Amino acid sequence: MMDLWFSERETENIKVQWKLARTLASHQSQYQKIDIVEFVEFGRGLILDGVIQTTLSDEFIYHEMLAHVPLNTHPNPKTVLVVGGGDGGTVREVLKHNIDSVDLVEIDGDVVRLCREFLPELAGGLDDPRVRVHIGDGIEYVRKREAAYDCVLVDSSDPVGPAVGLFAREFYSDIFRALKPGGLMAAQTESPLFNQDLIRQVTKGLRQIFQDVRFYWANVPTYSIGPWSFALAGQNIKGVNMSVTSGCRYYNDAIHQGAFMLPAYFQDLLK
Ligand code: SPM
Repeated sequence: MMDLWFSERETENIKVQWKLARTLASHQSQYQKIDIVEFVEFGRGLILDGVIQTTLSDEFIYHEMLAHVPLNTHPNPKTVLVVGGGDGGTVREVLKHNIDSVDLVEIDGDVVRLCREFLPELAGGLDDPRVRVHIGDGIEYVRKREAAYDCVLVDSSDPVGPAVGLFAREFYSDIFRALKPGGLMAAQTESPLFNQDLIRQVTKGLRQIFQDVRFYWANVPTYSIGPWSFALAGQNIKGVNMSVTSGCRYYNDAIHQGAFMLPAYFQDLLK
């Protein structure tokens, strides 16, 4: 029998080949092609328009860092919004905190439906009574909210197509309005090696809105091309306020501190 390979384009000049065990679902939604596959080395994974979003082997690194860094920095997060993240991995991590509610706004209902069916390790938390799932445009959703959230987490795909607006200054301004006083936002901000223009743009946009903007990073091997970055923004960011680490496989207090130690080339990007 022939081996099955999935080829992912990392940059114009790099492709990475992943050996597939099988394809579990393949569906063209109103917005994108959704594939859920099982990789031989990385386990099940979600692919959107040919780009791997997450795999069971290391999704915990990405989702723990996107959720616990802001939620453990905020003194008492009770209301949380996740924009994107229809696979449910970020919501699962948010639920480890003593929160009252978490809203998830995901543009593509088919992503949520297929992840519920094939990736329950991520999507299982979406049935928690504290979770409200909204299918719709995250940008419009945030525009209509005012002083509603302690933390807003942007769990986007790469900045192409509809996700471009999730890296824009206007969106950050709307998030600022949607946050309660003392609120914090965090967002995935791509590779500091291969998306440097984007990180410069994000830095400029965030600094026009928030007093305190910091970046942190982790290695997420699924993203293939090195370190992965996140932004944390607020008005007066403290260090770790709380310490919810129970059930975490990557995040702990030392990782929280260390993740903000940036290599020189990354610091230079932020000047
Ligand atoms: N909840 C998971 C959402 C993932 N968001 C980030 C996806 C980034 C995918 N692009 C990686 C590019 C390098 N292969």
